[in-house]
Amino acid sequence: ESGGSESAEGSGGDELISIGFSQVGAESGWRAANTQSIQDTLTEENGFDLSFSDAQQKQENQIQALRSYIQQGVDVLAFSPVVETGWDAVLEEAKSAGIPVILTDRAVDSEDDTLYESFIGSDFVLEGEMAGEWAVEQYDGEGYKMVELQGTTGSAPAIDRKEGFGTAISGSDIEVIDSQTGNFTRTEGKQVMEGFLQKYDDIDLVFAHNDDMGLGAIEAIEAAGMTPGEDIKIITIDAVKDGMQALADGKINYIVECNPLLGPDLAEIAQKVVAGEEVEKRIVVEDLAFDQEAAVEALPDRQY
Ligand code: GYE
Repeated sequence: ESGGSESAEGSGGDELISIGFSQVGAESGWRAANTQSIQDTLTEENGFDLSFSDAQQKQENQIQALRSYIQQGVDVLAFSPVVETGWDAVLEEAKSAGIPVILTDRAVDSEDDTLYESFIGSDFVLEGEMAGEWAVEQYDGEGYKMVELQGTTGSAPAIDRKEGFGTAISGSDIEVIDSQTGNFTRTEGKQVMEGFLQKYDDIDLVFAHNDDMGLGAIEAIEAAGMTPGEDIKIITIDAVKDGMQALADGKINYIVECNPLLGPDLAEIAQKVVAGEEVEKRIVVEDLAFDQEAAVEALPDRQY
């Protein structure tokens, strides 16, 4: 076996597992918590030599990072693919080099599931459904007009959350009057919401694919002289601290959780893969959901 660790310090014993991780970016509170979980878990103490890079939400940067890790001959590659398509070539390269790949958080849409060992992350369709079901429970029959703030175009969570929510509200009288991407960021969420507020004067409900865009929408709604959570209801996904605070404050109405703490699962799967053990192809992370009351209760103990 070749190992990849070149640190010359007399590490008297076990060899570290070298792992190259290509992160999507730093677009949201969720992403910050996810990065921290990975960096806190894949430490030398735990037997890892982690190389980490931030792709700034650009697929070409991710591909470049993966190629350079392949060249370095890391033991394991891991990444959270910014979009679903376009990974086959680089995954084939990893396979030819004999380097196992673990997907975290977001899926690739490749037909060939031998291109990766395992995919760890939430069920985004289910998250969208949970959000949509609550919307129907609360608001069906009121003729609500809804706008949607979509995540990054072509990303698994944007595609799946849109689909799940759409399915859940399909039998109701909630009408989606517009839907645009806010790229999972607060700034773009705010900009897109400003545009919606200029275009429509009858918005009742916002579904934002993450908390950050919902928080941006809150700023836009307040700037337009309305009260978020009352004049315009808001449903989001993630349940990071800032989102939960806004929910507890009554500015958001409902949040479906998406757990970003994937470091421990990634560490375990990476160890197994390197040891040649069988791993599960799909590890689904369980998510909760919170209304305003539940947020007040949960907030003090939130880890992220
Ligand atoms: O919901 C959003 C982040 O891929 C699940 O990406 C993740 C999403 C998360 O930017 O806040």
